[in-house]
Amino acid sequence: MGRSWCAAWPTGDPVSLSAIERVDVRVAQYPLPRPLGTAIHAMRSVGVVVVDVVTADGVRGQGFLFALNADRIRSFAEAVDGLSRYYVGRRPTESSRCWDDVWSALNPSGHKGIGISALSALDVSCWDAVGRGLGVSLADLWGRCRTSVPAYASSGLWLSDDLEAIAAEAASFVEQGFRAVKLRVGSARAEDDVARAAAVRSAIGPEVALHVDANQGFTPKQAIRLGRLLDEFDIAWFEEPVVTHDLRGAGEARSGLPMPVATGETEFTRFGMADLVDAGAADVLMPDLQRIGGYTEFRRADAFAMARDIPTSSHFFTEHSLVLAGSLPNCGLVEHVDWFAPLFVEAMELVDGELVVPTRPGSGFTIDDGFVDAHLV
Ligand code: SMN
Ligand code: MG
Repeated sequence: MGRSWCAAWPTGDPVSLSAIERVDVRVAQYPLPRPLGTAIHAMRSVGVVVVDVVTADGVRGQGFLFALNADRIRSFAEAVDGLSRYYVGRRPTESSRCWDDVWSALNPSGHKGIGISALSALDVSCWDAVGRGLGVSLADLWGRCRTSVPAYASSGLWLSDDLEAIAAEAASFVEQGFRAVKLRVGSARAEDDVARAAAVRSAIGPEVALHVDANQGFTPKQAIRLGRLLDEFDIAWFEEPVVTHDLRGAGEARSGLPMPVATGETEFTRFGMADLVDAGAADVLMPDLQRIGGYTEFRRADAFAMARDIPTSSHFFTEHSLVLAGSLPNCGLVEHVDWFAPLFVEAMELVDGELVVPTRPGSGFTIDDGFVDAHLV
């Protein structure tokens, strides 16, 4: 960035939203229904930092950050608290200016990691306040392109579950109406992942899309070998084949895999997306709202992806990503994760495998204060 064009603009704001008076930060934790595993995660609980920006007129905009098992949750909370001063005193409609100021402030500590996650939550809260203050859904404010968006079922088919369990769970996803599901792979023996894919494909039938996610568990050669074995199951995408820092390996994996490769959930900002694309590592980019840099940066990353003819699909943060998918033609598939449902007053609505893009103001989802306050850390 370096230069801030916005900073040179006059401060008068034609939209009469009052300035942000304070930013409230709450830390909560709640257990998952049971322990779960991927190739690299052992998951027991959901930790969240809930961020509320509150304007002088009492408009509340909300966002949150997530950390598995509440690891890192304190450092997230501290970072949000420290950076909140770039939002206090500004109107929510000045979100780009706040974003630029935080970006500059983060320069010495780096433009990845906890700082960018803190910026993400502040940015989402700020935009939510804009929508709520104006009484308009962010999907409508940004220019709605759809009323509902296809979603793939992703709260399940864990690597920690056996064949019988994943077959039953896959069938239940189809019964709920999902037209796409995601299976975790990364078993020590490729044959076991093949058996898992076979079990899920036979449970969902030939019409439902089957995605696989390796959670960075392979070397490029291992990923390519498995991908070739899985090709007979008509795999919609092979996700995160290799460790996130190995851009060269990611490109190598993609060029050897017979199916599309999706990646990007562990990368930060549009620059991280550009690095993946330049490395030839992505057929689909999957920005994660808390790592990409909030709504502001997700929209920029999507514009960049569009310029390269690469579709995007949101990672996690299903509730808060719906207004993005509702206004970004290039973001036509979202990951459905139900872990955050208890945090919200409103429930997501699944109709024929598609999630309804809310028309309620802001993000369309309101944090359930009673739930959060009952689970404060
Ligand atoms: C994932 C990431 C973190 C925890 C569980 C699952 C996975 C996904 O990479 O894409 O859902
Ligand atoms: Mg993933």
